Amino acid sequence: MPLQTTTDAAELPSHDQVSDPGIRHFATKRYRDSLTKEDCLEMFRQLYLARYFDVRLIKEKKRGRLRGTLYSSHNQEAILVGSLFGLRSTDWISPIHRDMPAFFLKDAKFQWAELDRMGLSIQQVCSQVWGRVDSPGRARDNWSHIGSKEKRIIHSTSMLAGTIPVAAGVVYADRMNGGDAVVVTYNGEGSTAQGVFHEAVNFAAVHKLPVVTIIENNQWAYGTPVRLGCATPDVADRAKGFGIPGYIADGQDVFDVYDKVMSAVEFARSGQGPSIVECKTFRAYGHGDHDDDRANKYRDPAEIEHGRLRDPIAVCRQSLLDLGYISAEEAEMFIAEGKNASEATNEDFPPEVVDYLNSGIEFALASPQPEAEEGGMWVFKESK
Ligand SMILES: Cc1ncc(C[n+]2csc(CCOP(=O)(O)OP(=O)(O)O)c2C)c(N)n1
Ligand SMILES: [Mg+2]
Repeated sequence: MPLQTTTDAAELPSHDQVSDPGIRHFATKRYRDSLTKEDCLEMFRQLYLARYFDVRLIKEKKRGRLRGTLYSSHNQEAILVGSLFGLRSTDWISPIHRDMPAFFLKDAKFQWAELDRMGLSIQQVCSQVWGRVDSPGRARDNWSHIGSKEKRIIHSTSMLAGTIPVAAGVVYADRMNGGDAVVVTYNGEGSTAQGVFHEAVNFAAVHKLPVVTIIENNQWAYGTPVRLGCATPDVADRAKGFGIPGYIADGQDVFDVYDKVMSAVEFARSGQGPSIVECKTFRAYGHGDHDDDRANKYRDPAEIEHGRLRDPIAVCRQSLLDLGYISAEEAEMFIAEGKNASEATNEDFPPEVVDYLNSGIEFALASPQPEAEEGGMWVFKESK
């Protein structure tokens, strides 16, 4: 009998959409109940910051002040903010192309402009985007191919899921040295179809390594829908095969992401091993801005509208209102949600957010481009 293959979407399992995230609980605590009012307001501000970074870079490129491909995290900011907020300074992260704000949000809690904190400064990140000498990558790339051992950020690799084995090795070494650091790795759902994903998570499971693998399930891997990359209804189901917890978070809700990631982090820190945290979300634009027009053709407009209905800024604002942490008047002050880069203005964001990014951009624009002669640096070993 010939082998049957199926590429007919109707025959494949359907994956939950964001408005019905099918949230399952794997022994999670409501870690959010320990957050103070100030913590919650700070998380709200960080959502605006991540969104403004995205909106502003798109504007800068449209104005002709910036070159290079941009990979938007619009609509996925709650995953970054909710996962980073509870980490210790000494924990490691490994962001990839969809996670650019993570580089400056790491350890940013109440100290955005502190240069000694354990994340990259906004000056460094903007210098990276503008290809300037003060960037960690010294203009070899305009995006996420950067890292910092000092700041505990694992250098991203282009190969999808390629940072998970590196992350596992980093915390394996840390444990051998008596440390208690946890590593949080960021991956799209598409990367879970890579062989290295399975090898690395299996290795971490066998050795009970403190590796938290976040899956940002934005339903698309470039032009491939999730149903053509994963045969189980939830990507988190992959955890069962490794004998580890698989959490599912509502990726539009910063506090739900916080609960699930903190459950995984505490599980890892206590020596019980790795977990997978699937965060259900939706990719707002194309894969990169070069793909925006095509993505409007290979994705149904109704799907895009549905996927962007629950903007993480609006969801968080409603939670803050329900908690009584902001008044109805305060809730109406900065309406950034639902607006594309062409629609949003500086007035839609808190002034401190705009000022912070301005300081990064001004620094980058004043920073020179590296000399061409240094092109071989880090690539070729000079012979003595
Ligand atoms: C092994 C490998 N194959 C293909 C690519 C090219 N590529 C870069 S990003 C991407 C899509 C990734 O999709 P997903 O993992 O869902 O992350 P998302 O971009 O949606 O955040 C592809 C195919 C790559 N970088 N590495
Ligand atoms: Mg994806």
